[in-house]
Amino acid sequence: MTQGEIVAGCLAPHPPHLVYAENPPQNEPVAEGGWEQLRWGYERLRDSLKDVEYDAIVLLSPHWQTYVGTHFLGLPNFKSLSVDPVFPNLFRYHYDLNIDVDLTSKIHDKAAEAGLAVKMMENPDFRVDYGTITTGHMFNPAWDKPLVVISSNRSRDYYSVEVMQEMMIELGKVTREAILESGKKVVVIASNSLSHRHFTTESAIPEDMSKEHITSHAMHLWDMRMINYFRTGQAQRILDEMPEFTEQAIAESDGGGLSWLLSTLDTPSYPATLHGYGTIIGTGNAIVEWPERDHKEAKQ
Ligand code: 2X7
Ligand code: FE2
Repeated sequence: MTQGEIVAGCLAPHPPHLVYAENPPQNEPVAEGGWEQLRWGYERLRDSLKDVEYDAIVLLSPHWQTYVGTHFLGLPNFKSLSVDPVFPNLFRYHYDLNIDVDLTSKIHDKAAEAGLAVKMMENPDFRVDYGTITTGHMFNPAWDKPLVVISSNRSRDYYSVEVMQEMMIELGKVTREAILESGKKVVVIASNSLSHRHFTTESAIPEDMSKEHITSHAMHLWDMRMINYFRTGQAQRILDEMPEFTEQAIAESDGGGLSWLLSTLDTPSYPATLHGYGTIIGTGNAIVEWPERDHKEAKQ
């Protein structure tokens, strides 16, 4: 069997505002646009991958929160209505998504062998979280690729960023090994914002862009620092500074997605492409691609 491959790694955040502003038929609320900088960023990401062949998307969402280990969507299809608990006025999305159960099982089994606590989610009535749905939609609105969906083990809440990161680095390694052994071509995605301090009130028109800005200068500085590391191939520094970043920027990296992603990419030292950056209700969001397919030789 030919060796599998990670063709790209992406940071692809999931504020439901992005889907709201796009007005797809699956979402009930209707918007007058908004957050264009980020939506154009997603356009550039989709464009960058439009001629790249791949079989599946492997995604970790911080809004599927599990407290005993890491869980995986484990049935071939999930179909229901996903409602954002904080923004039900913006996101009521009718989803119908397919899972690559074979690849999911391979990652699950390898993680179990490595001693991580894992579980397949096989309840057909399980409601998929809005982080998975928003990133899934913005990355691939046609929903024509199967997904592997990984939960966010909240080890940061029970222990610390350091413990969370150690576990996510191990999960990233086994994810990579399982993908290479599977013979499949895959895109890996961490679905999270960077700085994550929200405004506490919403403007009368949510898509009124005259009200949108980062919550504080400190949050801006952290976001720019991380983006600089992305663009200059300094993944190891991101991992080294993860505890300070996660705590001081209240960053959504607390869910482990970013640490897991960098580990699946073997801690890349090549520059990533920044496709877009923008704020959503005060949080910082970057759309970033590591074009792993162009750096295969160096990895073998
Ligand atoms: O989940 C989110 C988020 N991460 C950032 C901003 C706004 C809403 O939802
Ligand atoms: Fe979020």
